[in-house]
Amino acid sequence: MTRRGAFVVVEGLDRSGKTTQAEIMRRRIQEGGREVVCIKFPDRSTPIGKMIDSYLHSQSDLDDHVVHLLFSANRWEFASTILSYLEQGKLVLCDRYAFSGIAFSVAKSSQTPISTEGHLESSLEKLSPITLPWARAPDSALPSPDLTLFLDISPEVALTRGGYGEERYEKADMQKRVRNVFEEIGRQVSANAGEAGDGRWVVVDAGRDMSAVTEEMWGHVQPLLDGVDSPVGRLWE
Ligand code: 2DT
Repeated sequence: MTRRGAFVVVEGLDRSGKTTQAEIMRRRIQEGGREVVCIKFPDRSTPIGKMIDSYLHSQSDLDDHVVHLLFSANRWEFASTILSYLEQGKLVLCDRYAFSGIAFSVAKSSQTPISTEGHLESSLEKLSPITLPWARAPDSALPSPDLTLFLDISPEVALTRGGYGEERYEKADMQKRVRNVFEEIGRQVSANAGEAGDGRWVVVDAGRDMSAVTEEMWGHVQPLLDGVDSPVGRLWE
C-alpha cells in the first residue's frame, strides 16, 4: 500500500519569518524530488476569503464571533482539497491553520477595554467572550496536522525586525496576548499527540538567524518526507 503524504503546518507570530521559512521548505522538498503543495490561511481568493481580507484591512467591521466562523469556514472550503492531496501522496505544507484561528480570536476577546468614562464596556461581545473551547469547536474534525512547527519570537525581537505592518492585529499588545494563547494551545496539542510525527507541536526559536531556524525545521520535516502510514487524524478528536 502506498503511504499518504504528511500534513505539516507552520504557525507563528508576526515577523517570525513563517512565510519565508515555508517557502524555503517548499523549495528544499521539491529539490529532493518530492511533491509538495503549499496552502496558506486565510486564503483570500474565495468570497469568504475576500470578506476576511476586507475585515483585516479595516474596510469592514464584523462581530468577533462572525469573523472567527469566517476564518473557520475558509478552512473548511479547502478541507477536502487537503485530504485529496494527502491521499495522492503529496506533502501538504500549510502556512497558518486552525491554531491561528483560536489564538487570534481568544487573544482579541481577552482584551478588557475601558470606556472613556472608566467603566468596562458591556457590549454583547464582552458578555460572551470567545473562550478556548468555543473557538475550537468550528474547526473540530478538520484534517489534523501530523506536525505543527510553531515559530516563536518575542515581541521585542519582532520590533527589531522593523515592527508590525498595517493590518488589524499587527500591534505589540495583541501579539503578546496571541503568543500566550499559542502557548496554551501548544500544551493542549502536545497532551493529545502520539509518537514522533503523530500530531506533534514543536516550538522553534525563530529569534535566531534564518539558516538556524531552517535547519531545525528541516530536522523535523525530513522524517515525514516518505509519507505517513496512519490515516489522517481529525482535529480535536
Ligand atoms: P497573514 O498575515 O498570515 O495573512 O494572516 N488569523 C489567521 C486569524 O485571526 N484567524 C485565522 O484563522 C487565521 C488563519 C492572523 C492574517 C491575519 O489573520 C489572522 C493574522
